[in-house]
Amino acid sequence: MGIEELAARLRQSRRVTILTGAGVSTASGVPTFRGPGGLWRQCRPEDLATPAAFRRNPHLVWEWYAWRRELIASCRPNPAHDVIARWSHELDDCRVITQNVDDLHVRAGTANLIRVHGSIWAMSCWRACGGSPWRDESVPLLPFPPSCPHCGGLARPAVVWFGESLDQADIDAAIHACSCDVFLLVGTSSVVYPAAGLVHEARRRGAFTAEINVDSTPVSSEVDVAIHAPAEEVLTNIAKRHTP
Ligand code: BJW
Ligand code: ZN
Repeated sequence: MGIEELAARLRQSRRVTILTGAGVSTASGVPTFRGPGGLWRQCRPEDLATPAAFRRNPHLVWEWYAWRRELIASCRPNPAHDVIARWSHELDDCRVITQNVDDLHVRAGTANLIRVHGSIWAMSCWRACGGSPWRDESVPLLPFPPSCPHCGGLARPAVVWFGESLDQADIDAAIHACSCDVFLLVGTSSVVYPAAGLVHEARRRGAFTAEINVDSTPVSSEVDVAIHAPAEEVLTNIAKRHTP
């Protein structure tokens, strides 16, 4: 029932914005942060993805990122990434905002992509020496932990940790994308702000809002349609009915 309604809405809409989270990459084999399998060595993401955790134990935090880089390197985009990439090219005005750092949307060829939490394949200087961030796709990481090519100090993953500000240009682009006809949440627990606030902004601006998630989330009761099933199945199903 929800799928029919969402498919019909998408057919009628010109401006579509899709916000994705870790669940869009589950079928690729990338673990989510929360829920089953979301823990790494008994650590919660809130204990590892912070500047304080890195200051306390950079080795431990880098080990977590090295493990994830190795895992993600062997993963490929799944049908959910593929459908989203196709829509990003075929729909009149389609924006994709992702909280994921795995770059699987990039590898699927997504257009108009806004990566609000950075990329696991980029690094920056922990000391902020002034050198630009750089891309590093090496697996395994050698030397370990990696160092800054500009000053020789400790490098850090160029991702956004708790308590850190998102890039202002990304926030502006994401807020701009809230002016749309359909705002679709895919595979996000909708608990991490400011990304979790975007659906409310889209709703305020008159968008039809929908969620695709295997579980219910804090916004399930607030969106117009909540579909509780795997994103890769739902999106493939909608794509079959949807000819832009
Ligand atoms: C499937 C599926 C399938 C599975 N199909 N579905 C307002 C209110 C309260 C708190 C705050 C607030 N504003 C700011 C805060 C503080 C904080 C915050 O939000 N805290 C909350 C946890 C309470 N936010 C921040 O600190 C942010 N910065 C900020 O606001 O700056 C301004 C500021 C500065 C200083 C002080 C105050 C304000 C930064 C947030 C950065 C988050 N970073 C991380 C790590 C990125 C790097 C890395 O990857 O290592 O981003 S944390 C982690 O959570 C990661 C994710 O992008 C993010 C969201 O997680 P996501 O994607 O939703 O994944 P899961 O695992 O939670 O959910 C997966 C979902 O998929 C589940 O629901 C499953 O059911 C589903 N699923 N398989 C469909 N096949
Ligand atoms: Zn440096």
